[in-house]
Amino acid sequence: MKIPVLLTILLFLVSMSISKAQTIYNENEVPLFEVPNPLITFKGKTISTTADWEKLRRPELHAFFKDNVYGRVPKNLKIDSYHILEQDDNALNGKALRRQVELTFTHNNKKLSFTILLYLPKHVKNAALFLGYNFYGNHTITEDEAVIISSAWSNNNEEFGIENNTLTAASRGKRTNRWAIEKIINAGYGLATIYYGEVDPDKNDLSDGIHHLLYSENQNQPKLEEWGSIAAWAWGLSKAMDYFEINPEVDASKVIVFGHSRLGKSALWAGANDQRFAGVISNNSGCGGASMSKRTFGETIAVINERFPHWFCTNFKEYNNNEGALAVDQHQLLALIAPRPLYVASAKEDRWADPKGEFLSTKYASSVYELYGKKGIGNMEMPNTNSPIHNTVAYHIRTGKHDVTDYDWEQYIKWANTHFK
Ligand code: GTR
Repeated sequence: MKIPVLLTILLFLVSMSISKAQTIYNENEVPLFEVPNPLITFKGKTISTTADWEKLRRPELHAFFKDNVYGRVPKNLKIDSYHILEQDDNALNGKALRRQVELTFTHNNKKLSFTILLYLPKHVKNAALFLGYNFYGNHTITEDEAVIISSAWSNNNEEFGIENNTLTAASRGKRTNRWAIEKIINAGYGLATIYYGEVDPDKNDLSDGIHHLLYSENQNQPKLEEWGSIAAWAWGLSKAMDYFEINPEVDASKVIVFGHSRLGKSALWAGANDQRFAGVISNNSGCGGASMSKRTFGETIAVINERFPHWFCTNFKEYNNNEGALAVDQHQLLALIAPRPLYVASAKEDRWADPKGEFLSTKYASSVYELYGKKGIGNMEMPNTNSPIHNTVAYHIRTGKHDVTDYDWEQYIKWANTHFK
C-alpha cells in the first residue's frame, strides 16, 4: 500500500475515534433515529387497548430492559427479619415520628442489612410517602443528631470530610440542601431514605453488597443478563416496600419512589419493576434513566458503561456506540410506569443528562398513559425553564445545575397534592 493511502486510512481512523469520544452538545449533531413505538410489538402488532398493552407489549418491553439493560435479579429474597433500631414520637421539633428500621436478608449463609430512616408527619393519617436513596448516608440528609451513621463503604468526598471510605459525624447534615424535609412534613408527606451503599457499594466490584448473597456456588460475577448495581438498588427500594406493607404506620398504597441522578435511574427501574409504587420521580436521571439513548446527546451508553462498568448488566455493553441496534429506548422504560403518576425533572445546565432527551421521553411515553385515559405530555412543546407541567406525566426544567433543590421539591409536592391526596 502506498504511503498516502496508509496516511489517509490512519487519519480516518483517528478522526473516527475522536468523533466517538466527543460529547454531543449541539442539537444539529444529534443523529437521525427512529423512535421505537411503545404501542407496536416487536412482531409488529399495533396495541390499542390497555388489556393488550398489559398482556402483550408491557411484558416484552419489561423483559427486554431486564435482559439487556439493567439485568435480572437471580432470585426472590424475602426480608429475613427487621429490627427497630431507634424511634422517637417527637422528632423534628415535635412535628414528626422518626423510625430507624434495619432490614436483614440472609441467603447461602451470607447476610446483608440496610437501614430505613423514616419520618412521618404527626398531623396526617395515612400520609403519602416519598422514598428515595441518599448518596452519603442517612445522617447527611438532616442535622437531626439521632440519625445513625452507617458503617457501610462509601465513596470518599473531601468536601464532606469522608476519607478511607468511611462515614463519620463530619458529614452529618452535609446534604440537607437536597432534602426539603420541613417542606415535605409540613405539606403532610412522609419521607423515607436509605443509604444506597448499604444495598450495594457503588464501585466496580460485584462481589459485595446484595449481589454476593445470590450467587450460586463458584459464581463471583453476575451472568451477562443478571443485575448490575442499578438493579440492585432498585431491588432495595422494593424491599423497603415489602416492609412498608407490614408496617401499619405507613400507607403502602401511597409510596412515591424518588431518586436523583444514578439514584433516579434506580427509582425509574424500581417503579417499572414494582407496580406497588404509586408514583415515580426522576430527578436529573439522564443516560440510562429518563433521557433517550439514541439521541447520544451528552452522556452516551459507551461512556456510562466505561465509567461505571458495574451499573448495568453486561449485555448492555453490546450497545456501546451501537445505539441503532437497540430495540427500545428509555421512553419505553417510562411507559412501563403507566398509568401511575410519573414526574421527570431536568436542569438547564445539566446538559450531560440531556434535558431535551428527558423531555422527549416523557412525550413519547405518553401514548401509553393516554390509552389509560390519563393526561400525558401529548403534543406539547418543551416548556420554558421554571414552567412545570403537572399532568399525570409531569415534567419541568429548572434553572441551575445537576442537583436537587427546594424548587424541585416544591414542584413534587404540588404535583403530589393533585395526584396522591
Ligand atoms: C455522573 C454520571 C451520570 C449520573 C451522575 C450521578 O457522573 O455520568 O450518569 O448518574 O454521575 O449519579 O451523580
